[in-house]
Parts: sequence; C-alpha cells; structure tokens
Amino acid sequence: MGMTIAQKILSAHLVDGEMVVGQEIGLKIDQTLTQDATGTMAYLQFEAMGVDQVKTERSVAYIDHNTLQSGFENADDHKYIGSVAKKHGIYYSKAGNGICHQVHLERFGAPGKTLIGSDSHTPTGGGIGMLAFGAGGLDVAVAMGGGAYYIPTPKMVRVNLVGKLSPWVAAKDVILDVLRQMTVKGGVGKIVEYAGEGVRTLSVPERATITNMGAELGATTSIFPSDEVTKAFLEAQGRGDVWVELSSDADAQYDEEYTVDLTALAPLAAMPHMPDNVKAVDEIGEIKVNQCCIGSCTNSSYYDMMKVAAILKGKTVHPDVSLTISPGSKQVFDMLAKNGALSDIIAAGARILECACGPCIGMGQSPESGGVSLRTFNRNFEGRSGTQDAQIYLVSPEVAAASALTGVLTDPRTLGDAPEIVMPEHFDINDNLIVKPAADPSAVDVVRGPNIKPFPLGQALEAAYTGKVVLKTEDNITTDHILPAGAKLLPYRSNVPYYSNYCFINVDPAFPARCKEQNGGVIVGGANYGQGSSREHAALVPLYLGVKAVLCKSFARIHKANLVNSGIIPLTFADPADYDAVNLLDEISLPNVLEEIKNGSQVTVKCGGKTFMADCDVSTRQRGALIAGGTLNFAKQQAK
Ligand code: MIC
Ligand code: SF4
Repeated sequence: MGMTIAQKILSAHLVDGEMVVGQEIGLKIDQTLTQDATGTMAYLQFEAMGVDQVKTERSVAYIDHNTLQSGFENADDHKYIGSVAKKHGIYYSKAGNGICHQVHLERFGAPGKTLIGSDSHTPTGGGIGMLAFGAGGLDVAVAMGGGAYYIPTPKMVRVNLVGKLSPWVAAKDVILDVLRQMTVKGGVGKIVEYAGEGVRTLSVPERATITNMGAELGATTSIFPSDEVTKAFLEAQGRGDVWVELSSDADAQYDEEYTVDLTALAPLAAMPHMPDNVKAVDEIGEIKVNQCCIGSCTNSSYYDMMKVAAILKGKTVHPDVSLTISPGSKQVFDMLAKNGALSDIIAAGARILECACGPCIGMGQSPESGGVSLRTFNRNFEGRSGTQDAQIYLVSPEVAAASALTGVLTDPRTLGDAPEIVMPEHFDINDNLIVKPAADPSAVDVVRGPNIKPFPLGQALEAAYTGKVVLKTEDNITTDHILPAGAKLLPYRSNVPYYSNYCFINVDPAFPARCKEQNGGVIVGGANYGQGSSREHAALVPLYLGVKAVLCKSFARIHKANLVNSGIIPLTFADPADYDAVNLLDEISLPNVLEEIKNGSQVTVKCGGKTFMADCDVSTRQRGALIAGGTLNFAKQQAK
C-alpha cells in the first residue's frame, strides 16, 4: 500500500513500536528547538539527565517570548539558557534574532527531517515538508539526549486545495476555513497533509502560516509536500543542499478528507474567543476597531510584511487605532529596512515592536478595556491578550492592515488592486545573532539566577488514592486557563512555587488556596482539556499543588503527554454522563489505582456516592512513568 508523506517520514524515523493507529511509536528526532518561556525548565531537566553533549543533528535555543525585561528574571533566564546551550552543543539564537518558528524555517529546517520543539507551533516546519511536533520541555530534553519521542500513531487527514487564491485572500483564510470545517478538537490524533493542484500556487511562507495554525486544530502536526517551491525557498536561504523532494504515493490512504476551494474563499476572521469561531469578514460587518497587531509566528514573514507595507504606503493609520508591527525575524526586519518598506510602515504611523512574540503572548500591548483587537496571530482565547474583556479577532495581514486604515473591520477587497509580492531570489543572510556552542565545553560555567528554582518531581503511585475534587471545568479548557502567561507572569516560568499562586486564576481564583487546604486532589474537566500551548507548567504547577489526577471527557495531545511526564494520571470518563455525578469538593477515591494502572485496565472511581469506571488510555511505557511518579523518576529507575 502507498504511503502519505507523513507516513514516509515516520517510518524512516521509527525506532520503537508499530505504526498502527492509536498505538504508541517512538521516533528518532533529528532536530530540536526550545524557546525561553519553556526552555529554562527543559534545560534544567536536560541537566538532570546528566548528558554532556546533545545527540541530535541540530538543537537550537531561541529567546523570543520573554523579551520584556522589566526585572532581572527574564534576563537571568536568557543568561542561563545561553550558558547551558554553549556548554552542551546547542546553538543559541539571541533575543532580537526573531521568533523561533520563523527563524527555524529560514535557517535550520529541512524537508524529510523530524523536529520537536517545546512550543506548540513547531509544526510551522511542515511548510517545508518537515515532520515537526510541539512537545513538552521534558520530551525535548529526552530527544536532545538521543532518546526517542513518543506519540500515538496518528490518523491521516488529506486537505485538498482546489484552484488558486483570489486577490486579497490569504493563507490565513485557508487555515481559518479548515478550522471552520474541522474545529479546535477535530485534529486530535491526526496528521493533516495538504495536497492537490492548489499546493503549488502557495509560497513557503503561506504554507507555513497554514501548518503553524494546524496547532489550533489540535492536530499532531501538519505537512506540505516538498516541491520546486520549497527548493526555491531553500535556495534563496542559501540552503538548497538540504532540499529533497517529498510527495505522497498516488494510492496513499487517508482516514478523512476535506476540501478547500481556494478560488471561492473570501477573507475570514475567527471571532472571540476561539480560533474555530470563524465567519466571513463581510458577514461580520464594519465593527469599530481599537487595535491591529501584525506579527506572531503565524504571519510575520517577509512576504506578509511586504503586503502590509504596500497597503500602508502613503496612507495614515486611523486616529482611533493603534497598529503594531512585529517582523518575525531579524532577516525580515533587515530586508524591510533595506528596501524601504519599513519606512512606508513607519510613515503610516505603525508602532514598530522588536521581532519577538510580543503581544501574541501578552508581552505588552494589551488592548484597552473591552477593546476590539484584530490580530494576525493564532490564538484568541479569552484573556490571553492581557485584557480579560478584550474582543480578539484573528485575521490575515491584509484584513488587519486595511482595517487599521479605516478604523473598522474591513474586507480588503474594497481597497482596489491587491499588492503583488514577489518572493526574493535571495534572502539576506546574516546569522550574527546565532551563537555557536563552545569548542571547549569544560570552560563554560552555567549561570543560574536567583529566580531559577528546582522543578517539582512526582511521587511513586500508591495502592489507592483518596482526595477531593478541587475543580470542575467546562469543555475546551486551554493551557492559558490553567496557567496564564503575559508580561506579569511569564518571568516566573522558572519559579514554579511562585507561579502556582496563579494556577486557574481566571477560571476560579480560589483554586490555588483550595489545593493548599486540601493537600491537592483531582481536577475534573470536560472535552479537549488542555488544548493550546505545549507549556508543561500546566502540568508541573498542578503537580506542585498536589494534583494527582485529571478526570475529563477528553484531552489535548501535548497536555496529556505533559501530565504523564509529571506523574499526574490522565483519566477519561468511560461514560461521559458520569461527569454530571461529580461536584466540586466531593470526596473522590481511586481504590485500586496502582493495580489497575499496572494491568492496563480501567480505573475504578468512587465519587458522590457513585462508583464508575474511567479509562487511562496510555502506553505501557507511560504506565511505567505513572507508577514511578513521572518520566524522570521512571528513567532513573530504569537506569539502575
Ligand atoms: C503560546 O503560543 O501559547 C506559547 C507561549 O508559545 C506556548 C508555549 C509557552 O507557553 O511557553 C505554546 O504555544 O506552546
Ligand atoms: Fe510566540 Fe505567539 Fe507563536 Fe506562541 S503563538 S510561539 S507566543 S508568536
């Protein structure tokens, strides 16, 4: 039987297990990346593993999230990451060099290779035919040490792209349409492959916008074929030698198929507060806009910025709108400066931010109270912008720039002729913000600031567990709900004890205190619990607060893996109706949990006067980790 592109890369990297849908497989990882908000933990875990030099082909540590240095904390983390990178064979991309996914695509990614990154948008690499996964920091640490990365064998989804995008319609509209069709839960356990005649009409940055936001589908990853367009992009980056052709076999089998008619597509927007709450811009109408933010790992390429500059050229931003621009990388920024496009953007009245995540993660630029903000980003979860009642819409750079000029949500097709952007034959290459690892690692001292606290470790599982239900949530709880980010809290990513005071703060402010009073307990959730980011703090902090299990209707993939890594038991209701029988502060017990987890059977739950069963759908390897109280404990046991 023929294979899909993903299946070809998976089988070429298979080191453990069998590729049977749902069964766990272990993959050899060629490259890793970290960013600074998850990187400190990942490197502390890497150090705890005692590996001297990374065993990957390339590992890169980026500084792009915590770039607002309003105290010593972030700068100390940068210093720690820089020194640990230098010592252990990791390339270090300094603050100012750009957003990890954009820079990695430009300077390191390669078709046919595997990449894991401690950031959920790592699948951006799928834009050049790389099999790239978002993962928890510990998984990245293990891969840096040469260990396999484990995933349940995914189902295959094919998205057929038909026709060609019309003027003013963008790659962002393609992925918003896919989100409208598949929803934020629709991709869980699946790899999304793009195919069809429309593929060759899309440039690499457009493809990368689409694979980037595949994270919002909950997909394991997304991937495009590697073709002549990919080759031209890599050659323009001076890296034509890493190109290989990749396509699916004609008789490859897919579990699901969707179609996007590029020609018929219109400008779209994801309305507050979910990326799949998608409507056509002309259907939403001319709502008044307070802020437009252009950038993020979804839409900050040279191609995007050139479109924006052309729209703004010779015009002025509406008096009631604040427009921010964050180019995705130093390469993009520098090229805009050299060709004059930056001047067009500045002259129109945009506020230029450094090339980093910035407003996307609430690192500044929170909108005014109740403000409407149009963003070219990938997530519009409630409160993520830093303003709890802000109304965030996700749109293309074209819609954001057009609306910044008019002051209302604007269909750019009303602006006349669309700008034609030609991809450069040569990008400007200057890797002077990438620090190479030390030639003599023994001469490097790792620098640890006072905010860097040890990470919590789980306890071995006991025969039975009894505790209280410390929280009951609805469906679609994001990791931003579990642990908010933003400028005020991100500096505490390396300080779990402090960060724990903010766990679920926007869902139930009493949660941290309740956990302390009850000595931890069990969290009960709805469907798609833990969607969104890869931040393993969303597991490590509950672990610190004594949470022993999360019982919900279903999990998002990365969060579930992070829970297991931390030693928190992920349970799903065998009968979702039992969700209704469980209430906050009920006593909950798992009377045979150790035996049941050991034997791979369902877990008995007693709660609210009822006894019911829960599934613990994990692999044999993960059962070992749960019994040991987390993956690090398990690895140490096995090493004995
Ligand atoms: C995000 O977009 O939510 C982040 C911040 O990039 C996260 C990682 C983190 O929480 O540090 C992600 O997407 O994984
Ligand atoms: Fe950074 Fe936003 Fe991309 Fe996350 S989604 S990596 S915060 S730009």
